[in-house]
Amino acid sequence: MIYDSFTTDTKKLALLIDPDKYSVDNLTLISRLAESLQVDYIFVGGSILLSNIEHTIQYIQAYFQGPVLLFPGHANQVTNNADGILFLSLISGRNAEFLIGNQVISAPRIKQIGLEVIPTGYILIDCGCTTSVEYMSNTRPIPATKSDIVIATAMAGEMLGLKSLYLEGGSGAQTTVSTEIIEKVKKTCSIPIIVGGGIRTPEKLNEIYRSGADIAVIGNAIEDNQNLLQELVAVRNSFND
Ligand code: 1GP
Repeated sequence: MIYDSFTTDTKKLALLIDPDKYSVDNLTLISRLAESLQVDYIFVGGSILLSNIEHTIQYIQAYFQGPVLLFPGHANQVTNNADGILFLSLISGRNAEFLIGNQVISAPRIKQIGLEVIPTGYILIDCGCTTSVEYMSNTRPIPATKSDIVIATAMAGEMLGLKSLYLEGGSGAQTTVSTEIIEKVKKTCSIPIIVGGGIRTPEKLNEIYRSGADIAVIGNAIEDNQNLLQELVAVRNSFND
């Protein structure tokens, strides 16, 4: 089970691939690199998705042997060649379509395919700009200063039986989720914590891990500069030595 690796006492690094942002050549390069550096997971998903997600996963799997997990922006992003799915409920929002609607639409297909499901409470926190997820989901992020609301949301997610929490600043966020918020969620909840959005430097990644994130997700920064991946992996490794 992929989920078992979520619960280990080590820090994990996930690379987020938005199929629309990578050419086939770039996919090959990044998948090879991710394999050679032993990136823990590749998450695949996006807000719009013009590209064929199944083909994207095929290209990744030609070189990357680790788990490829769907990180769907919508119910139509479920494919049968992934290794599992982050089954997200946008619990910071109050839009029923993203709390339960898309899940109802996609559940029968996920069951039919037999994908491993990782039920994940997706918590969007304001990080300085209007992000695609905020706009596309038509939900408001929790203000960064309202850590008590973030904690209560995380607690509710855990009490509902969700198996991980994704603290999300949004792709391309100007600032990351604060260390204060990550620390407080870590103290309050015992399920694995994924943190993503706006992580662009080794120093920031180090801070995110130190605050208690189990899995850090990097998207934009690697789209812009694949060479950064090696430095980010080195930070992860420094926690696991
Ligand atoms: C977005 O958390 C991910 O859902 C990654 O964000 O693209 O800003 O790294 P970035």
